[in-house]
Amino acid sequence: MITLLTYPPAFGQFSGSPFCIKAAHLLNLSGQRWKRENTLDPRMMPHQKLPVIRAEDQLIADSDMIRAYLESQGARFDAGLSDIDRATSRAFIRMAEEHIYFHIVLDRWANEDAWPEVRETYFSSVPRLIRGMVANKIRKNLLSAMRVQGLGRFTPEQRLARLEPDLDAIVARLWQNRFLFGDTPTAADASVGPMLSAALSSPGETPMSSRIRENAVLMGYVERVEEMLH
Ligand SMILES: N[C@@H](CCC(=O)N[C@@H](CS)C(=O)NCC(=O)O)C(=O)O
Repeated sequence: MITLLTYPPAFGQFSGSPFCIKAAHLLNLSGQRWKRENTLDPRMMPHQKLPVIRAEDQLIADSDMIRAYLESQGARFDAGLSDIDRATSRAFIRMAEEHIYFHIVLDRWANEDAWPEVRETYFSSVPRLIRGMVANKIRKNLLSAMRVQGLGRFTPEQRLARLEPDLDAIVARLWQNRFLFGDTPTAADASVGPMLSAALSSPGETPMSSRIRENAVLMGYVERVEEMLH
């Protein structure tokens, strides 16, 4: 049986990491039998990140590589999609994982109101005496990485303006469909759904979470994708 090494449940979600939630969706959609193993410490993992799966005695890091492994075992996440839809799906996945994701990172790590809850959730395994120091050091490194990435230099208003066309693109695909590419979930839903859920579940209200919450199409979609894990 496959083991999903994942960050534990957090903020009411399957995991604090949308990539771990994505991996859980892919595993479910693949039809493979799997179980979860929680850890808060990815340092021994191949990329020092999660998710990772353990399958046939190998560790497979990175949700895209997990997808490729599952496909090598027969999974067809995008069965029935045209080549054009597959191309669009790829772009939606990249938009969610390489853009929307970084807004979630900033909403959690750069937001002073959210930080105490984020710190206590992510660093609960660090002894209380040194927790603040360890967490602050990692936070400082992460926020400078976000300045290098670029979004860390944006004001909250500029961030929302950058994000809105992405959300509009998702809504446009959902007017006619229950999922991004029709009535059944595909690989794109495994990426986009968890990013929206993670955005909504971050502690405190943020411009991004309010913008998603006020859109009935997005909220209905988030609910449908979340139900797939129950
Ligand atoms: N490209 C990776 C991204 C995974 C990722 O960014 N995981 C984050 C949590 S959301 C992580 O483990 N970060 C730990 C760290 O950077 O130290 C994937 O698709 O799996």
